[in-house]
Amino acid sequence: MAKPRVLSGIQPTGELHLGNYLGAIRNWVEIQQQYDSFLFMADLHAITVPHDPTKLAANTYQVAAMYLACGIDLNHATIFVQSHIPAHSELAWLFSCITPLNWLQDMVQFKEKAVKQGENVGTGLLTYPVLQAADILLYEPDKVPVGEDQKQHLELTRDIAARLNYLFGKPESPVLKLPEPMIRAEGARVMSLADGTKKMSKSDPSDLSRINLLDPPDQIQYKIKRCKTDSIRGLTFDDPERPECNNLLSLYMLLSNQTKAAVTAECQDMGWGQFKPLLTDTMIAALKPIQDRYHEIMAEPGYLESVLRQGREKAEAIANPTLAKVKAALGYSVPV
Ligand code: AQP
Repeated sequence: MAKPRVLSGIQPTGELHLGNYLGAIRNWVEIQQQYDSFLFMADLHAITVPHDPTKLAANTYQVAAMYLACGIDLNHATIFVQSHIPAHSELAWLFSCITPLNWLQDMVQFKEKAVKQGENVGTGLLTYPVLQAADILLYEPDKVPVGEDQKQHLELTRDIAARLNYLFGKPESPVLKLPEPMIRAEGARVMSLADGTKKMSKSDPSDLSRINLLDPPDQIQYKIKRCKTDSIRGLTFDDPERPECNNLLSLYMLLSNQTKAAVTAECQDMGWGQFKPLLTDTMIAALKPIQDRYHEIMAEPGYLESVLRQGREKAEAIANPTLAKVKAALGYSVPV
């Protein structure tokens, strides 16, 4: 029997960090044996915010190499570049014509990011969730692993599919399959090293706010030494008054693969002077094999190119028939 399919992606908007790893890639690795995984680099989404064209292609390759370095196994997963598959853009256009404008204006992420961009906000930022719906629905996945922040966009994806099925399908033979969200009970939300209430992010102007997966040991040591803490002795999880403490303890727990109870017992009487070197060493040790593997992959560009070529072929074999199905339902002629 075919394995159920999952689909997920990351935007190549900069260096990947611990948030991307613990919140996304590591989970993909954990579930990959049970699913047929389609993992892509969302380079079309990457230009919804101002971007540097001289870096886009290199960043896209680096994210692909990082997926592999973190343990994505090509026996279970297909890795591809979003812009290599024209069906994504084409389906997004078709969807945008059946998506009411007010559905998009209600998206929380649009409202938040639009404020940051002021008057220069691009149309792409508003229509981004329509492209995301196309990304997902093209592959007819059973499940879509998403963080809490993306739940609203997945609901929109389901709404767009349901609307298209209602307008152009028959109840007994829907055009598109509705995917289910896969939200982990205990989601890792990694917070900024400079502010425990803000998410760690590639676009934060301060590099000291995040640990990049490729940071060398001395950089990690420096960033942990400088990161925000508090002056309370003893370390505890889940104290709303101590968001930085919760974040750093959670990082230690996740990177040392221990339970919360074990970390609580180990760290409850520690001060920062004792805990920070422990966290630093754990982080360096956890990232070393990923970094070594990454550099091996990047030293062999032919290999990565062949992975992405095969990925494109496998992805297109699924995406193109879905697009054809939607176009037929909308009444388009087939080119002769
Ligand atoms: N801090 C985080 N904690 C947990 N998960 C996170 N993810 C990102 N940051 C954290 C997860 O990584 C995946 C891909 O994210 P993305 O690059 O497509 O977009 P993002 O969520 O907007 O990531 P960034 O780093 O914050 O990028 P910028 O700054 O470019 O917007 C998603 O699964 C996300 O949940």
